[in-house]
Amino acid sequence: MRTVQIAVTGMSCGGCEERLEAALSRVEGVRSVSADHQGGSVRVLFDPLRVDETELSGQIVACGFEASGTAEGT
Ligand SMILES: [Cu+2]
Repeated sequence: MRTVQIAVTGMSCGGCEERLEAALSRVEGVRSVSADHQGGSVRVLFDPLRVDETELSGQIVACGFEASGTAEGT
């Protein structure tokens, strides 16, 4: 399992957080998701053998937000 923090632009309220969390949770290999619209980021715990950051970023963009970078989480 691996955790990343992805910078997300465009979330403006708790509804955005929920929408993004729901979308990422549906991705195969994602274990848990926590979005923060105030901090402008989402933290994702996932199985690196089944999904990667590129796919996660693609999902974020598909939700209408912008994914602008990832950092290794703890
Ligand atoms: Cu919103």
